[in-house]
Amino acid sequence: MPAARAESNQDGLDLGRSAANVEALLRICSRRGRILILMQNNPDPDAIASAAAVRDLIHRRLNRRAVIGYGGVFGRAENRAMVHELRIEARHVKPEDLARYKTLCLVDTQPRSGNNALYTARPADIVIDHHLPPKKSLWQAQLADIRPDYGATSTILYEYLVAADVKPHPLVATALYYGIESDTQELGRDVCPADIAAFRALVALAETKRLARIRRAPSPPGYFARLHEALGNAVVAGTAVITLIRNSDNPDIFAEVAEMMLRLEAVRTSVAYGPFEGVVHLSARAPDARGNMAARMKRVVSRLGTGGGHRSMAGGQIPVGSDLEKRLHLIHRRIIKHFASGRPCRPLLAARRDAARAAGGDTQPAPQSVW
Ligand SMILES: [Mn+2]
Repeated sequence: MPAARAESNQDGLDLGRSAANVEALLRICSRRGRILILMQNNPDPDAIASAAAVRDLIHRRLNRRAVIGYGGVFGRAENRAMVHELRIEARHVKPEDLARYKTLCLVDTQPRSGNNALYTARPADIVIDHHLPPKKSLWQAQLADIRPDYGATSTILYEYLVAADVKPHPLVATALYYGIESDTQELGRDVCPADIAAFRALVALAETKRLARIRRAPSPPGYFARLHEALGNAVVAGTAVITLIRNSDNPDIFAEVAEMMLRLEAVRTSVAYGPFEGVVHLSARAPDARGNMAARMKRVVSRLGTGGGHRSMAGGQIPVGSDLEKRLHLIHRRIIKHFASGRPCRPLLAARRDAARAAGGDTQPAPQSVW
C-alpha cells in the first residue's frame, strides 16, 4: 500500500495524495476519445518529462496512447536533444486542433496562464502543475493537482508512478531526473523533501550517457550571437541585472540568459526580455524565494499581458502592439520600478560604460538605444 511504501524508502513523497490523483487521472483517461497531454508553448525539460511520464502511465495502466502537444517551439538545443535522445514524440498543436481531443491534460502549466495553446472557452480535464495559481481561481478541472511548494512537476509525476506501482521506463526516468535537475538547478533552489526523494531515486535509473549528450547539446552560431548581444545590452540597477535581447530566434533564450546573468556577483535579481514574433517575452530569476519574482512579474505585465511563476523564477508575455520601441521602453521602466526599486542603471560592461561617458555621462537609455 502507498502508506507502507512511504514509511519504507520514500520519505518525503506524498503518496496518499498521489494515489488518489492517479486513480482520478486513470478514470478520466478511460473514457472514449483521444487524449492530449498539453505542455507550455515552448516546453522546458520539466514539462517534457512530465508529459512523457503521463503518457507512460496511461499506456502502462490503460494500454492507451496519448498525444503530447505544444503550441510553440523547442527553443533550447538541450530541449531538442532531450526529445531526440529520450525518444519523446511531441506534436505541434494550434488552438483549433484542441477540439479533436476528448480529454485534455495540462502539465507544468495551467489554463489562463497565457503560455499554452489552450483557449479560454475550452476547459482542461486534468491539470498537474507546480506554478502558483492565480489568486482567484479562474478555472476548474475534474482533476487539479497544483503543488506550488514542489520544485518540479516531474516530482509529482514520479510520485504518481510510484503510487501506481509503475516502474518508469529508463528513458522516462532519465527525463524526470533531468526535469527535476533543470527546474531546481540540481536541487539548489525551491525544493521540498519530495523533490530530493524523487531525485535520489531517479539517479539510479537514469541513463547517464544520454544525460551528458543532452546537457552538452551542440548549439548553432546564432545562439552565441544572442549571448553576445545579451552581454552587450546588460545593465545593472542596484542589485538587479537587466538584459534586453532584440534579435532572438526563439523565446527560450530569455530564461536561459536570465539564469546565466544571475551568476553575476552581488546580483539578487536577473531579468531578461525582448520581442519574439509579436510578443515581448520576459523572464526573471532570483537565487532564492525571498525575491518573490512571480508577484513582481505580475505587476510588470499588469493590464498589458500575462505572467506568473514561482517565488524564484517567473515569466511573462506582453503583445508588442503597434509600436515596438514604445512598448520596450514602457516595459524597461516597469522592470526598473518593480524589480530594481527604481534604482538608476548603468551598463554592465566597461566598453559600454566608456561609450556612455563619451556620450555625456548619461547612462539612462534613450528609447532608440540598446540599454
Ligand atoms: Mn516546472
